[in-house]
Amino acid sequence: MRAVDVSAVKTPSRNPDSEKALQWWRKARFGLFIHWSLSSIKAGEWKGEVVPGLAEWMMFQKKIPVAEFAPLAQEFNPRKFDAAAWAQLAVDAGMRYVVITAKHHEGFAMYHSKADPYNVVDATPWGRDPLKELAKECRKRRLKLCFYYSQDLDWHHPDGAWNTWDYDEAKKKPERYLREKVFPQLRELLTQYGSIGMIWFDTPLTLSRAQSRRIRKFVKDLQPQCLVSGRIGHGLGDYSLPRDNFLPGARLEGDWETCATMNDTWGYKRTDHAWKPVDNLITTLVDLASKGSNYLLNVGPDADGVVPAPSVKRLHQMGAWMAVNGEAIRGTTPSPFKPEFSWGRMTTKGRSLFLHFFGRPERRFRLHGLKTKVRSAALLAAPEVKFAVTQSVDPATGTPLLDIDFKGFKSTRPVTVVKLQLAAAPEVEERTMQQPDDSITLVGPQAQVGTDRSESGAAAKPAMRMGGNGLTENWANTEDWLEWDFVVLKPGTYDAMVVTTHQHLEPWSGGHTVVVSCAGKQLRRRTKQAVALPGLRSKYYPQWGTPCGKLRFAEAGVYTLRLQIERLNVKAGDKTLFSDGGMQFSELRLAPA
Ligand code: FHN
Repeated sequence: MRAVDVSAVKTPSRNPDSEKALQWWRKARFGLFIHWSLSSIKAGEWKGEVVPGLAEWMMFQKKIPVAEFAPLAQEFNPRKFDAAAWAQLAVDAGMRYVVITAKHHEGFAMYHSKADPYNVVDATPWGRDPLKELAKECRKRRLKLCFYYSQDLDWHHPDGAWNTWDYDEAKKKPERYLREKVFPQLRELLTQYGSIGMIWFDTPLTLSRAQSRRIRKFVKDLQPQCLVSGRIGHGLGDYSLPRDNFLPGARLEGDWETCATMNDTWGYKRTDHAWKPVDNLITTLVDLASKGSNYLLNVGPDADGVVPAPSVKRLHQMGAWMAVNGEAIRGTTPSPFKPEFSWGRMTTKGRSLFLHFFGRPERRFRLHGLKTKVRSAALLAAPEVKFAVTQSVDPATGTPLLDIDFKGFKSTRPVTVVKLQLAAAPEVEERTMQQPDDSITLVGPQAQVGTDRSESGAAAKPAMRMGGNGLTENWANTEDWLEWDFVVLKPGTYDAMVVTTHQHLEPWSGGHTVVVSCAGKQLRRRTKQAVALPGLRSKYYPQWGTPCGKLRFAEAGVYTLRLQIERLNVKAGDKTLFSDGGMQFSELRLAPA
């Protein structure tokens, strides 16, 4: 059975009226996603068989008729549901908002809906409204309550998208679905539960731009300060969402949120034990904050209303880290540098610069490119532990250098934060710098995008673009190129490697011959899945390295590198509903040979 990933969405443009509504959300940085609906009763198994893929997609995967699926409601009786415990769990983890499924694709309203009797109060023996209870508990704890709402896919309503096994596609009237279900239910959600932080729309697969625009307006008319997630479709959200579980490779422009699972599924699945280690979760939180993205981390409670123990344990552990280091996450702005560092990440708050170390730094730590004066450096967890700093300028390249003597450094697992107090907001060298481990990473978002194509003698616009999520989009031509200026501090010979990626459920498209032009040399290679690169990003977006050969930098200084496709290898089937079939370039790495 083909697995389905429907999280791809166009990058929203910035809506001018979003600014004020976004303020709390930008500060929050960390939120709890809750996927809870009828499918949690089946826990990923249907008629004794484990259904592959996402637990909450079981109805679609097995094409379960409404007549068989809907009666599950009569079994829904979550005796252990405790809204206070759920809200407190979010607070304990250091989160500031909660997004819960008010209606997922299976079409069941998890609240008391007058618009449709297929809801948790009218159709179950339990008869309670969990959203009402949660709203009260969130209010008590000053948590922003947000509702997930599947505005397009609905496998229960005859006019909802993607149930083709019960309903004839040709007879569907999407407008009737909007009129009968979506608008009335949105009105209920926005008028019965107090102030709502956001409606987290999802999977805009069949809606027209005009429909998405109407839905957005409907929300804003009822609650002007309620945010609309990026998956409203057609770039009409207040902020952007990359695909599920996507971790960008570099700092992003604008407002982003990555939603992610703790194991591999969103809804409760008894057999999914692929729990990510807590160190991985904390590092991801830091990674995302440093790139300007919120982290919406999911739990899938079971049919009794209990959040799985491994999730609770991890959230408490994250909370313990946040209790000490939350200052370096909440209310911060991203790293002033675009690329990642091999030693860790950075976040900023006014004149404070936080260095997040993923391990113990070198005793004599060096940072290239920070222009602002550093007044002091100390451990965030123990401000009395201060470090000596020296600032100078590299004579060969004019690059500012910061040296920190980490004598007395004490680690906090898995990320230790050092707070630098600066004389002003940080200013940095815009060009890519060589890292303390001598590597140089040229990331897509820092490249200049150009083309050799011309129209009536003038340079044309490149067809390829850097997608908002940091990957190239529509790179299926030989004329467009990426170019970087970067600073080499240590002359020598370097190995060049081109890194491409793809969503793990989709085929990798490659085999294009690329040309790397730099320092008077041209390296040509066919991209391959040659080296599987480990790292945070690789679980759902495998990183494939193609070694391209060696470049020699005879002296320290600024170099320019251009990357272009010389021969394309676009095969039938490379282009799917969710992939443009071109080269999904992520970065080019240079490492001392
Ligand atoms: O299809 C859904 C999926 O079940 C889950 O809700 C995720 C969360 O982002 N969104 C959709 C897929 O992207």
